[in-house]
Amino acid sequence: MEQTLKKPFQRLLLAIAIGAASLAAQAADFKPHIVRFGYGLAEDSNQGRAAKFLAEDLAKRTDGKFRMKGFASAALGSDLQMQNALIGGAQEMTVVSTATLVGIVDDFGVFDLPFLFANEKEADAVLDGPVGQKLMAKLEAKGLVGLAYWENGFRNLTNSKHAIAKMDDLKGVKLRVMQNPMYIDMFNSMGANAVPLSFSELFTALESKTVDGQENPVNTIESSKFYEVQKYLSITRHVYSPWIVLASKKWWDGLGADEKKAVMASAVASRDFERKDSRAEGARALEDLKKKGMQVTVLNEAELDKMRQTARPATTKFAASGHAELVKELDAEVAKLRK
Ligand code: TK8
Repeated sequence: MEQTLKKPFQRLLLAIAIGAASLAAQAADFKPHIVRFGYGLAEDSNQGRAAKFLAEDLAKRTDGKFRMKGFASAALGSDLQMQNALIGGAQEMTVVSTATLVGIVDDFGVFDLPFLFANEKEADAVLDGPVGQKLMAKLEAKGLVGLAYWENGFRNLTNSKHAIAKMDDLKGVKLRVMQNPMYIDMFNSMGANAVPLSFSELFTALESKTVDGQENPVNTIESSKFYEVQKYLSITRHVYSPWIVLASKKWWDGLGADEKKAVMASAVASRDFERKDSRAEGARALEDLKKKGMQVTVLNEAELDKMRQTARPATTKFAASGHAELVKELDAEVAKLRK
């Protein structure tokens, strides 16, 4: 550098620039933290890739002070167990399906309304907009801090009994659903026998034929190897399922302002990464499921409409249980987006 910058004035400018840069770096105050980040899917999944991104991004933003360790495949527990661990302060962070949060903030059930969103764009706008943010804010009083919504995705049906091409084919099918009343009502109303179970127990339940089927986005069906124990896939897209990145409020409250800002910024960056990755991966996952031998049925509009009508009382019931305003607000937002 001495050689390339001959003139003293240029040297002075450079010195000032370097000084200012290192001052900015020093200004942010990061203490060493170990962050346990638990999640339910395999390491080799959209969830696992985003967890890795999050860990790397957070390390970059905090000069390596925040060391996030990912725990895949529910190694730290199911969605519900991890939520409780965060509330108790025994775990720092997690990502779970919003559907599994309804025991803590029942308003989250609004995202489980059948056939609510037509596409990912609508989901992003609502989740990142006032409704999504308002619901996140409600978590704080319960000991959780909502940071960002990731995409789980549009859910589809699989089972080991027979192809499901119409709603009536669901009759008598023992279908694992998330621990959430909307899902139980929805599938029971369609004739299935809904069995609530945590995701961490699902593969074994399918393998042992304790249940016949389940419903999840194609990415998850592939990364969880459900094709090994499920023959039939039906494309229904009955619910758009969000994931939510959560922090323990007990842990969060002990962070400094710069630290909170960095964690939040990394969560948002991971959201953008995860959505892009999940969407790119979806089409490939479907092709792979076919290659792995799954028989794929796409439900036609008439049958989807039948499902929509049949599931309607579940929506009415949710609205009637103290959520009428929220459902109205959400419907209005979606209507605005469709204009
Ligand atoms: C992973 C779950 C999963 C969800 C489910 O922990 O339970 O079916 O779709 O993504 O949250």
